[in-house]
Amino acid sequence: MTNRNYDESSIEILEGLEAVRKRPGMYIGSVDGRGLHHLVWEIVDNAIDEALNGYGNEIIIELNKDGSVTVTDFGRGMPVGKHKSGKNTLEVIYTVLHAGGKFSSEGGYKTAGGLHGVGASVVNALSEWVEVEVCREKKRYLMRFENGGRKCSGLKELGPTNRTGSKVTFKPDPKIFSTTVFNFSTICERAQEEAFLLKNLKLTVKNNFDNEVKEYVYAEGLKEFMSYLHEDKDVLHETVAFSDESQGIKAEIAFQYTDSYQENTFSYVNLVRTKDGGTHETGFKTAFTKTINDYAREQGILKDKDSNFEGSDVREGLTSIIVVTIPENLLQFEGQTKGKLGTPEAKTAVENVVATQLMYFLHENKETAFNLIKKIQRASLAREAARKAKDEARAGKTNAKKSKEILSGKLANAQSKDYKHLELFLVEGDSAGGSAKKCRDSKFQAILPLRGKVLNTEKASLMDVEKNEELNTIVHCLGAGVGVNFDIDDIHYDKVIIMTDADTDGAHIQILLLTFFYRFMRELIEKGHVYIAMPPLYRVIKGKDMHYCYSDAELNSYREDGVKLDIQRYKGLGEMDADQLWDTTMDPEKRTLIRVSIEDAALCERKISVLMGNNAELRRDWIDKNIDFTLEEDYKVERNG
Ligand code: 28G
Repeated sequence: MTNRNYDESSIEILEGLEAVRKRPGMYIGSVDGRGLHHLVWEIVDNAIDEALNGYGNEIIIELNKDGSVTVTDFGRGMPVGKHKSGKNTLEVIYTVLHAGGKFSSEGGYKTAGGLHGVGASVVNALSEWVEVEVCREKKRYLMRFENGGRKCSGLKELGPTNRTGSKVTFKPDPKIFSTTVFNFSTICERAQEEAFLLKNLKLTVKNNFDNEVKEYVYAEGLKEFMSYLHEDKDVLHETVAFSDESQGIKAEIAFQYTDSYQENTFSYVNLVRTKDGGTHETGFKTAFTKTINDYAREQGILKDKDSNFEGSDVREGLTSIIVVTIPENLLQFEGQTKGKLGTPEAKTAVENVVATQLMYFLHENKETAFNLIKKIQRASLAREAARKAKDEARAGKTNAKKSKEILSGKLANAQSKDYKHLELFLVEGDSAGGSAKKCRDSKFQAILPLRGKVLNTEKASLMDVEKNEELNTIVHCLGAGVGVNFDIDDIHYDKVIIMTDADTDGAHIQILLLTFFYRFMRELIEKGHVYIAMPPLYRVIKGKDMHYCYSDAELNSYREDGVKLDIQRYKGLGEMDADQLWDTTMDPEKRTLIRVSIEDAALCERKISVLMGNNAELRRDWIDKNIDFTLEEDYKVERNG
């Protein structure tokens, strides 16, 4: 290295950065909004690592008016002295692939867990410019890079300072990214999540467009995370939280039961969400069920003749947060999106921690323990009853004839029986339902009009659902059962399309239906069968042309200077005649459908619970503020379904 001349190694570095620019997807996943935000996480991760090593407890993220982002930490400041290559260390961190950021050599834990830990040089490669300011040893330094990581000059000394830390500003390159607009709330959500996971670390997010500032700092960590998730739910006890270490793996656990039927698990490995679970989740579940059963037997609640509670009984209404920290050399991720932990040691480690600490808690809190076990007992009885009902249904006691009866006069069925291509429209109101029945392609499109409001199923039991006419009709239409009996393989439709007016009431119906599907047929959403139809907002006549606009933005882009538009605003589906409805909203060749996906269960879960919970005011506020935003931001729009 040392006898190689400077130009040679510079060329190598530029080739490295060029490789990143040629195949950005390999390093940051994609060049859309998601990839764009990875740049922020990358830099923030480095700042967090420094804080985790014990240097600094505040990080500031700023979205600047010029489209750049600034991250500031109060750590030691990146090293600026000579690296063994002869360049200064800061330059090496920002220009050499895989050279910076992750300082596991200090024996610490990597935050990014190898998921997006690609290094600051990747951010540099994909930026129009980057400025790194370092304060250390009483001096302030600056280095600037332009055009995908080319340094503008050497490290500059800017004068004296008393503080220490690093400040990085970067502007993503619009030649690389399909969008370079950062989303303040996306960044806030991630910052808040990290603040929940890292007690006493303060994360500040500033939007310098309108000076909005959000600060996240939690002294109680997971307990506050739980309160946030359960903000609008009725909980059965105080959050239980404990942490311990086993086999060099740290596990931090929090759990709380609500009065709902929903089970929710949030797990993290080295600060990265593992949405597909893995060994740590398995360890938690195994030990949790076993400990509850052991305790129930020990206390004589379960008798010799009784069989054990099942995991699903034990977890009904349970929200748990499982956070593990694993040394880098043991990290192992699985699955296509690397969202699943594979490390076998994590299972036993979490089992050990949960078995010890949970048993300890149960003994120390007998009253709570007994109440929870009573609830588990009820869940177990209900499960057995449901199983019996299912067996009877299998034996043909609830049959096609009964379904037919329930559906008669309501459902306009499709002629084809080729389920893989059938569509079911759930339509708000009888009049729109009537138009839809008239204009549909009856070969493969079925119409079920919904009368009035749908039952709020946030807290409904399976029995409530079966007693509710509207929902029961939907269940029989889909033909795949409901709740524990739901079997996705039996569904009669490929697409279930919710078609409502584009107003607040319509939005509310959408949310109620989504809540129902989320709670009682979750796989229907997970497997991508649920869609929302997008009726147009305007019919616009410009000269001889007629055009439908689906948003205000589209309407504005259709305007032309000096040309008068004749604009008709559609308030509801009912204002369109059958032909218009077909043309704009139902024709597979022309329509726009939103496919509902559960991208972030934490968020979705909370949104649904705010929407559907007890607090009507929160709900109204939320609908007014968020419904448009939600549809565009959270659901992936797919043209032509
Ligand atoms: C503001 C946005 C992003 C960072 C540090 C601090 C050090 C460091 C960063 O070292 C790896 C380890 C030692 C050579 C370490 C400072 C030790 C002593 C650091 C950041 C390689 C780099 N003094 N702060 N990197 N060294 N903050 N914030 O990136 O051997 S990165």
